[in-house]
Amino acid sequence: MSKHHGQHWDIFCKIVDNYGDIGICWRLSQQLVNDHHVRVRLFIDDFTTAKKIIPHLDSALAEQAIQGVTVCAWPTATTAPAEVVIETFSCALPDAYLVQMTQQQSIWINLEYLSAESWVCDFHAKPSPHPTLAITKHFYFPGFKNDTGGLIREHSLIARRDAFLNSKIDQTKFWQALGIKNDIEKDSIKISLFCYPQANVNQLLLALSAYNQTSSIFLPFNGSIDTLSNIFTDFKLVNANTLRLGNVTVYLLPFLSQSDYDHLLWACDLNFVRGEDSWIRAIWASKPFIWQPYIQTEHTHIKKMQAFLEVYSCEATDEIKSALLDAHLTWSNASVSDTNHLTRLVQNLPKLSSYARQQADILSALPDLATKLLSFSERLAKNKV
Ligand code: TRH
Repeated sequence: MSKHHGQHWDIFCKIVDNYGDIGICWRLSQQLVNDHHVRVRLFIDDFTTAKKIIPHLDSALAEQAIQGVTVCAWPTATTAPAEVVIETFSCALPDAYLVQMTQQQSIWINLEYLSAESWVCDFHAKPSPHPTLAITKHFYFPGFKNDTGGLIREHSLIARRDAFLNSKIDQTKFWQALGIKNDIEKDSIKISLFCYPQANVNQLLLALSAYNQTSSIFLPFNGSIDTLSNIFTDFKLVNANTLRLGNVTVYLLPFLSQSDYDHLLWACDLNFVRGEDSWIRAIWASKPFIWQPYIQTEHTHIKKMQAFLEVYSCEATDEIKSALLDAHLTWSNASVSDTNHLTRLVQNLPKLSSYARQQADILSALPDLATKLLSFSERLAKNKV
């Protein structure tokens, strides 16, 4: 039995934009419950967006149990703090709650965004005393190196992925459940697409349409089909959810559950992902992927992307290294009009595929974020007495 069995943790999530904040908080909450038997309360400030990731959420209830996690609305009245409190992405804890945490001497950890930049190792686990209260917050940085906080990975994930990849039956069932029966051509390149509006979709479509193999693009999407007409100009509707132009077919999918989104990443030959959580899931999928970082000012996101590729490609041949870098730079910059880079990406898929598998194996041999977070909280608790 885990030594954290029954320990109380509170996780605070403010939804700033999109689904990454809640996506990560929900994943972490569930893993703490399932893999470590911690009792988790998850406080969320925006139930409407959260419902996308937690479909069972009932907006009328201020507190509810969902899959072992107690999900609560952002506290307005006083509530007794847990032994360990995770503030995510510097979301600012409620003042009254913080005062109670101080009285009770709760452990206070701020979970930061993921970055592969080298400064992360220097800031990880550093304390930051509160300016007026007698309590200290500790920064916790996820990362790719041993001296960071690690990457979120449920204990059963890799075995579940491999079972799916080894089972034609499971894969067929997955496609059928999405309403895509047997119409994906056998040797078609399967591509999942989750990106920000600035992505260079045009260059991808040009590269694919000139390629000597058919391709199927899967787009988890929840808007009206009309909004896609700018992107998929000239594509013809085959049916309500399918568009086609030449050898490229686009399948419009609903927004999937987190678990089915994993299945999609596993089932595809190439994944386009974004932000933070889908990026990590693409790594674990062990398939080639292109990551579009969340757009920031002063090209900070491009620096983050380059830092990641330096780490991720460190064992790649020069050919793979440059194929990955050029494709990433083209994808994140819609003003690049050179089809070559994305064509090279597609041509290199077999080599990229073995490299992606190798990197997934190396990274999944490192301890995962939740396990490291628990050891960290334990060290902080020992130092307190
Ligand atoms: O939605 P995002 O763009 O979130 C972003 C990033 O986290 C970014 O770093 C942060 O600053 C910003 O939010 C506030 O991308 P991300 O991180 O990949 O989160 C998407 C979540 O949605 C992830 O948990 C996967 C999930 N998902 C599904 O469950 N079903 C789907 O069909 C798809 C496409 C995604």
